[in-house]
Formats: sequence, C-alpha cells, structure tokens
Amino acid sequence: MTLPIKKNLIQYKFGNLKLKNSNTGIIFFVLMTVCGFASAGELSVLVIDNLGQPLENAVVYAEPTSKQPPNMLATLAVEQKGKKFLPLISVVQAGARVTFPNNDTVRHHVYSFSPAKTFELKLYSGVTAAPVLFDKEGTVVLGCNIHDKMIAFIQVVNTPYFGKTDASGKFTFKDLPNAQYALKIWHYALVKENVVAEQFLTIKGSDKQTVKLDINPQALISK
Ligand SMILES: [Cu+2]
Repeated sequence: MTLPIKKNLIQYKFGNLKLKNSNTGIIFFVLMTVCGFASAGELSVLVIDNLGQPLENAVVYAEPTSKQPPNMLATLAVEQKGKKFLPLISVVQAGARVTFPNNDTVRHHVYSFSPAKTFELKLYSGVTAAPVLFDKEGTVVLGCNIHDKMIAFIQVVNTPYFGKTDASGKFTFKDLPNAQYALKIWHYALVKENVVAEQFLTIKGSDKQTVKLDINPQALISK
C-alpha cells in the first residue's frame, strides 16, 4: 500500500501546506440514527470532499460541552515498518501514552516539533524504553531524522469519544451518552495543524437528525 503522502505534506510539517485547488473543501454530513438506549445515541458521520469523494482517515471526535468527559486512556502504538509509520493517523485522548516500536532492521530517529508535543527518540531499534506522554490537545506531526519521507500524525483530543473515517468516509459512534457536544473533524491533508471543523449538536437517545457543515479550508488556514 502506498501512503497518500506528497511533497507538500513534508512542507506541512512546518505549517506551510499549500492547497493545490482553492476550491477544495470538505463537507461533513452528520446522520444521527435511532438507538436502543435511552441514555445514549448512535451518531454516524460521513466526511466527503466537495467533489463528493469520501475522505478516509478523517479524525472525528465529540467533546461534551457541559461536563468533563470520562478518562478512558489507552496506550497506543505507532509502529515503524517498511520505513513507514503505521498507522498514518492516530487519535488519543489527552493524557494517553504512545509507544513507537521499530519493527524494521534499520534504526529510526523519531521526532516532532509540534507545539502539542515536542520530543525526539534518538536512533533506536526495537521498542523504546518508555512510552511518550501526550497530555496537550492538538496535532502532533511525526517525522524521522533518517528517512525524510516518513510522516505520521497523532491528533490529541480532550474526549474519549473519537474515531477515524473508513474508506467510505464513515465513522459511527456506537453509543454516545446523552449530552450536548462539539463535534469536531480534522483531516491531515486539508487543514492546518490544530485547526478543526466544528459543529454543535445534542444527543438524545431517540433523536433523529441530520446536519450538514460546509468547510472552507482557505478560511481555516488564514485563521
Ligand atoms: Cu527512519
């Protein structure tokens, strides 16, 4: 599998992503479906671009607006294999720890200059000694000092309710507790670091609603 990384994404590491097409946009369709639980709802999110193509690997997350979300921290791994990071996109709740196992025969030197987490793991093989703590919300762009083409992203979010869209541009929250949320969507290729699209919505167990959000990445980038 070839990762959808082009040269402009290397530039992106330094915050200089240039859009090829100023009309490029993302449209988010949010479809809330009936669910069996009274205290939770099922929320399906479809992310497509303005040409109607599904966007895979969009990070979708729902932050409760009126109460602190529960802490459901998990330790995650971002592997290096075949001189690539796997997965390309990860999402973790702030406070989570991430390991960076090197499953290549060559050594890697993983680093990030991102404000959300600046760190480096100097040349190593196998598993690094200690997992890295990601405690600040934002986008962390990963690189390797040895292999310039290696790139990956960790989106750090302040909620345990998150996921990534699949090849059909879809992600479904199976049972989202009843509350008001800021639904946020981030995609590595279209928006600048730390910038996300946002839509407020309320989850009630038996509700059914459809909302649509149009995003203009140009406006987001100039923010
Ligand atoms: Cu490397």
